[in-house]
Amino acid sequence: MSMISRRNFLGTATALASASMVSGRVQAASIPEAPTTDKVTSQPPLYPTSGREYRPVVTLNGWSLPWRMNGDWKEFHLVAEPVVREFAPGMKAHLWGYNGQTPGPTIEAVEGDKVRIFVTNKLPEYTTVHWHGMILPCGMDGVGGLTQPHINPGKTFVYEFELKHSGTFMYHPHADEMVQMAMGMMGMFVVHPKDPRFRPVDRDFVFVMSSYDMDPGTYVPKVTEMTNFNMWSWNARVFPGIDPLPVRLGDRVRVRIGNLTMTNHPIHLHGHSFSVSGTDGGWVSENAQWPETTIDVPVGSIRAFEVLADNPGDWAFHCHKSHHTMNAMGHDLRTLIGVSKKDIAKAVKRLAPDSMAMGSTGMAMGEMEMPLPDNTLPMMTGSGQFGPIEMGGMFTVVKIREGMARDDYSDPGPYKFPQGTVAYEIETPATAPSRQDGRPDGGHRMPMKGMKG
Ligand SMILES: [Cu+2]
Repeated sequence: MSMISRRNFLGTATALASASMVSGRVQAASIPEAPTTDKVTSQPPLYPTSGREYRPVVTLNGWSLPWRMNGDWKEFHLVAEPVVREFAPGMKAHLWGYNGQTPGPTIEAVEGDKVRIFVTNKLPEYTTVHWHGMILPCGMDGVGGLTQPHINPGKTFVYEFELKHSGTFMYHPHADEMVQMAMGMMGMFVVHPKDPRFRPVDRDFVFVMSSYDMDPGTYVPKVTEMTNFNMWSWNARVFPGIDPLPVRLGDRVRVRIGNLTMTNHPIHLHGHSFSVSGTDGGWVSENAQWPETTIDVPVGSIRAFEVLADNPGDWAFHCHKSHHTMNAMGHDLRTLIGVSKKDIAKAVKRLAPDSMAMGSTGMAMGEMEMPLPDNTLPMMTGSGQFGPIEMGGMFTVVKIREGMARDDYSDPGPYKFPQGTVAYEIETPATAPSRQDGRPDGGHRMPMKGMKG
């Protein structure tokens, strides 16, 4: 991964010299480098070059954290720090994250690994890291004040534990949580099974959901917001900034989804039935898995599903709460369907020439988008090969294609629909369709008492 720049590099020679020291107490001189990246697109999977074999995940619009072996410890270095994240072209947010990004890089390791994770705090306030879902010694659980002293600005702490079970987990602070999570402090932690024959998949995607409340034209989220968020993100990206999930036809695909927003998200995949195969509590045994097309991911939880990608096409993949597939907007608009605003619109136009009366016939805006202040996104946007998609927030596309290479994650472009397979328009018949009793209102009358038939 050449895009990762190096810093805090202290030399592998020093690191290797201390390799025999596995007592659990490390010296400052042996802190591993902390790779960083500012790329906002999904980075290629990070194949292991040392330690146990596994098939790596692909982090949606993110990356995995490189590590080094030190004796039989796998060493990682997280740096908590302010970052700038682009939600989608046209909108950037000043957030907090790890190693140059929010969410922080995905940490990948293998069941049975001993991990040593260095955490350096470059935030203006103290922090900790909690390893959500992990079975570990209490003193490594990262709850500031309860299980450890806080990591003050400028300080580095070390977490050491053995990975007792495989699955999907998260990391986030347990210190000034409301602020730090609202600012984007989070990441995913994937523990691969020791036995590579356990539920192998061809493609394994992972992301965490986060939400922000940012007024148009501002750069910092309102951290005290409890419910009224307006940016609903997957890995701190919103449609049309979320990468597609490219999949080869016939691949077995796993998607792991964490939720660190303040509400639940029913995540829906079109064109397939999938099996719910895991949570942050572990794997769902095969005979207990159930079929779904929508999986609700509760707050502070993870859901993983597996699907056989046997249906080629461009399949919408999104949160089913329709307000979560929109970007920054006012939610306090009245419903105006059926209300004529002709006169009022004329009056308002004299005062505000850029204004647009909306809602009388629904709110589809098609190609027409209103002028926006700096640093915000249209409420509904994006376009496909047939026209406007009118989405935002938690929406992307699973692109299933025949003939893709096994590990090709490049965007295959829009789906080429076989001729005659797309819904089509016909000339409407000249006469009105016949109704049940021939009446134009469809015959919906209240039956009169005492009358027959
Ligand atoms: Cu949602």
